[in-house]
Amino acid sequence: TLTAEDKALVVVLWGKIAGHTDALGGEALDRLFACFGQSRTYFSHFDLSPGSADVKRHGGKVLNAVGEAAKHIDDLDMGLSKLSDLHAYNLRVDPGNFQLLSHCIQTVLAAHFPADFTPQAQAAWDKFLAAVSGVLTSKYR
Ligand code: HNI
Repeated sequence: TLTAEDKALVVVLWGKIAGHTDALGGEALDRLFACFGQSRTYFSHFDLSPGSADVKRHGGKVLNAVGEAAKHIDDLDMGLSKLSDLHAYNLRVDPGNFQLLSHCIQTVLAAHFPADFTPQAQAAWDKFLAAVSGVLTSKYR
């Protein structure tokens, strides 16, 4: 579980991400699609070339949802309930992909915010993204 310190580290770094969600989210997806090709299958209707408008727009949606989760960090189930239904019932994304995306988001944070993304901050973000992923995959059966 996230300690009070973890939560503070998540919220502080979210503040730096907030104005750049399309760029940073798009970069996380570019890394996901480049490194873990199986993830591309869910986006056959997108232009998946690096930095494409589709990728940036979708990356922005994903990171904004992560930001909403950061605002509801004490009640993730509530904050992510609708997205949880969408990913489990409609999209049926293989749960393994959530770990891969979490990894790519962390890589982007390390690259853009090296001073903030200390080992302790990474540990906090890793727990936070695992918790978000846990909610988004909780309704699978
Ligand atoms: Ni995900 C749609 C958030 C992980 C595949 N996803 C969304 C939307 C949000 C979102 C927000 C847009 C909802 C809407 O339009 O109402 N996704 C998140 C978050 C995570 C995540 C916060 C994890 C941190 N999604 C993943 C993963 C995959 C994934 C790991 C597959 C590799 N998501 C999708 C697909 C869509 C989607 C596919 C629909 C895209 C579209 O527009 O057609």
